[in-house]
Amino acid sequence: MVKNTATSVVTIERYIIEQERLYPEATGELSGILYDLALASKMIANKVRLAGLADILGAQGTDNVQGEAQQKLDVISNDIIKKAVDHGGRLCAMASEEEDDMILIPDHFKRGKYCLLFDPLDGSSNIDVNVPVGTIFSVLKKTSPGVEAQLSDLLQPGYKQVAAGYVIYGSSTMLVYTTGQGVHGFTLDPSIGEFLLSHPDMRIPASGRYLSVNEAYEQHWTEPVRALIRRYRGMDGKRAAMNGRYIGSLVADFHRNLLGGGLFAYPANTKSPKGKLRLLYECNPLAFICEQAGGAAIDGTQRILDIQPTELHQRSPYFIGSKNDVDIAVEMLRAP
Ligand code: AHM
Ligand code: MG
Repeated sequence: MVKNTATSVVTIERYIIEQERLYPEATGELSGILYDLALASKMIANKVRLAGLADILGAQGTDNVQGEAQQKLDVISNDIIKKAVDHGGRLCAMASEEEDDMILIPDHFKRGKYCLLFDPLDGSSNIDVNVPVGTIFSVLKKTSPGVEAQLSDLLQPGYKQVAAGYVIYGSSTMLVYTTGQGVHGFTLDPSIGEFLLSHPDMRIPASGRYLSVNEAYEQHWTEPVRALIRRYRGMDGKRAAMNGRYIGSLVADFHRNLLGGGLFAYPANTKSPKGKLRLLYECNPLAFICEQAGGAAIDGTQRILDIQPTELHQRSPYFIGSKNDVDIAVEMLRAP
């Protein structure tokens, strides 16, 4: 008898449908948003892969070989995502790192009950040096009455997220998402153009190996933050030293630490008292994923997902990663 050695191939579409069946009340709208984002990320992956050829095919700010003006990749990615999701009747509003104001769904499309917040291409300054970049997204449910979205629909604390995810455009393209039932990772098979389940039920180790922080800002940190980083580096003898790993591309740094364990920090400093990272479309979605994987995320004094946002592009200090390592930050950054 021939032994069947074929492993089952699970596409992201099949996985999302199977997850949706667990909820008899589900309408399929959230699944639709996730499919659309998977499609958008395949299109962005395609653009990112050709980025190194910009000088040959036409540099940014110049005309390409067809005589069309070239756009920056983060602007292109922003447009790709908006066009992939605006017509499905599932969203009522969006917000993007690339746009100052709330983005409303055009009048000629049906409005839905969800809001999408995203950073279309985080770390895009790294593209010129061939470092991984990423897309980050967060989905919230509209809470205001009526069809028109209000700013308050977007300014909800992170614990209200119904889905969140990121895409890393690295040596392979991966999409990782959660809808609050664990964290699922898919790798793009470019030969068939499908995301395939490669990392089911992702869990972050309880304590980590990697410390990711931009140490060039040390002179601008507060003393408690300096002491905390010294602790992670094993300098006060109270903890084994972690290995320093900082790419400077949030999705790539987070993804490595999710798999290998560790802590990513972007503390407040005297030059940027709120840190750099944006709460709604950088910190919240990764915090939701991290908690779902067994990790934690704080701003230094409180859980990221509990922060009530007041502005679309609000920044927050950020400490995210393995639970035991974040607990050290909770203890050492606690107000005296
Ligand atoms: P961006 O949204 O303008 O791309 O900036 C966000 C990026 C993150 O990917 C990364 O974690 C951080 O900036 C790095 O900042 P720094 O160079 O200050 O360490
Ligand atoms: Mg960003």
